[in-house]
Amino acid sequence: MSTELSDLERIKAESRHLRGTLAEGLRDPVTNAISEDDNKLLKFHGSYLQDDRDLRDERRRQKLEPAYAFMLRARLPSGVLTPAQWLVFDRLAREYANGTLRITTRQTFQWHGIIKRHLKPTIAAIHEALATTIAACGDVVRNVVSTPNPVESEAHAQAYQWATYLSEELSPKTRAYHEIWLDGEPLVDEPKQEEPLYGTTYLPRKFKIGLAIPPLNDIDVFAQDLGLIAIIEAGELKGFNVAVGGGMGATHGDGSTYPRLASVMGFVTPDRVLAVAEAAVAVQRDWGNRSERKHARLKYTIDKHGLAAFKAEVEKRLGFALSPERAFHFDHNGDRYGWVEGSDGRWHLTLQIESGRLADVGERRWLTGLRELANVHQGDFRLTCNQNVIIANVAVDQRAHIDAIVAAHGLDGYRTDSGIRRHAVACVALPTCGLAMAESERYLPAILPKLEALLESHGLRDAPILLRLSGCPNGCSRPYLGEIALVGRGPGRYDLRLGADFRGQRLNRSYRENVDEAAILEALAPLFAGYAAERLQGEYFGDFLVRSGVIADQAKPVVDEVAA
Ligand code: SRM
Ligand code: SF4
Repeated sequence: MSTELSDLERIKAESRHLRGTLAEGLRDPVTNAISEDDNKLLKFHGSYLQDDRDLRDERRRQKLEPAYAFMLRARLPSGVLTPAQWLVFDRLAREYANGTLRITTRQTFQWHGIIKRHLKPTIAAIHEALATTIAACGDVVRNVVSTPNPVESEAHAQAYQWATYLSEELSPKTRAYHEIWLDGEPLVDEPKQEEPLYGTTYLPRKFKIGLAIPPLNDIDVFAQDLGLIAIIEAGELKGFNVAVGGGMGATHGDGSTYPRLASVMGFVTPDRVLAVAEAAVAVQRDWGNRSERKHARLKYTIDKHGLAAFKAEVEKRLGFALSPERAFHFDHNGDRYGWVEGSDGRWHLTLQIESGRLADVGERRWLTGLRELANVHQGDFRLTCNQNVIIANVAVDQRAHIDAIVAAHGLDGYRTDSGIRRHAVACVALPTCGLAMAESERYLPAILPKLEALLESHGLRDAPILLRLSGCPNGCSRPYLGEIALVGRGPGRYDLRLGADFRGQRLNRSYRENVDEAAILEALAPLFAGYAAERLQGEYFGDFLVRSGVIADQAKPVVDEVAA
């Protein structure tokens, strides 16, 4: 195995804390692209250079440069934003991007199709709206996600504040972002302490943190590098169970890469949670694989050294031991649609958005509808890790007005949509994602009606079934946690995976490899028939598949209920 450092390590080390030649490259009028090295650094600033893959062949034939444009991702801790921010983001989508806003599976926004000269004004406008894009991508701690309806109780609000605090504390401290995007003055003295946590080479790979508040696992806490499970007793936030080493990404045909659920390694009180997160990040910084990026995530570090050794190292650096994990229980990892009342009498409306894509298409005018809502809404918005939106903190006398706007723009599908549609998540894939092997977001509207028809024929229209589509095995829709998942292999071909649970605590397994739509439907038909005829009261589809032996349950168990 090579121990030579990957090229990205050189790029980071030479970048002077993420500056590289980005400023110059952005000014270069000869090309719509930037250099390879700068593109790698750009990720740390929240953006990727992409090209429109629908146009790739045609442009090659015409001997033209690919249709380059940038994807930009905001860093929105816990997915919370104000109506004023919404209006800015919406304007940027129409003025500088492709006229759509995309809610991601990590509860933030992406803009696609921004041309080079518009990147800087877009980032500057996001900054003016008091948001940022720093560290939305790159080898750093990403946007910290958390259960997005944290105003249900005082303890929920506190948990949300911890998530936001972690996100801020763990974000990079380099001034490069200000210098490049906001015309901040370069620091005269090249800083020695610009990145106290990250140093000059940052982390070996991305690092994701998420905080879940049981019984909702709506962020998929076991898919995080560092998952925090809030322990609330008698309405009081006692602390967090700490789970490490979750991750989804894999490579077809390479058994040394795999999805893994995070392992719970202890409990920590809130006042120590930042220290624990910093220590876990620091151990991964020092122990993670910097030669082979495929093996650089924390999950591989932990599997290489063992959970006990990793935990011991974290505790050594902390100078104290973690307490034993506390009991917890998750009900499900989906969203709760419709209106929910918070403990303070404010109301929250969750709308279901297909693939999180806010666009005006036919009768469903998501972009316009949400803009209208942002114009009148006095609370805030919360994006969810299932790519949905919550109109949060609504006074009771505002509900009817909000409902009217929702209905007028055709956004009330959540009331009548089938169970599988309400629980479907699809990653972006084509045409913007450079790694996509098959369609995902654009395939969902085609496959859903066929699955619905099949389910309906067995009286299962309302059965809540988690469907996850990804255009490749990187797993951006967290497909390995889908009761049914399609993972792209090639144009029109997918691996069909089955049997995850409804709580994000059991991975699914491969059922058919490299199959087309006809084979997918053919494989599912008898399983739906069996489920309709033989399921137990309240039994979910994935659990049924495991109980009936269709899928062997070899997934690593995740500690669920520990004796209190
Ligand atoms: Fe992802 C890379 C989109 C959540 C695992 N992901 C990409 C890129 C940037 C492609 C690239 O590297 O060139 C995709 C951009 C597509 C586009 O055109 O917009 C992309 N990932 C997304 C989003 C937008 C999917 C979505 O439909 O919502 C999600 C953005 C989240 C955010 O706001 O930060 C997104 N990606 C995820 C998740 C889910 C999660 O974190 O909960 C995962 C699985 C969890 C994990 O990280 O293990 C995920 N994305 C990956 C990987 C595989 C990483 C690995 O360890 O192997 C890649 C590829 C890579 O990093 O090399 C990737
Ligand atoms: Fe792209 Fe693959 Fe992620 Fe889908 S899963 S967005 S195809 S990298």
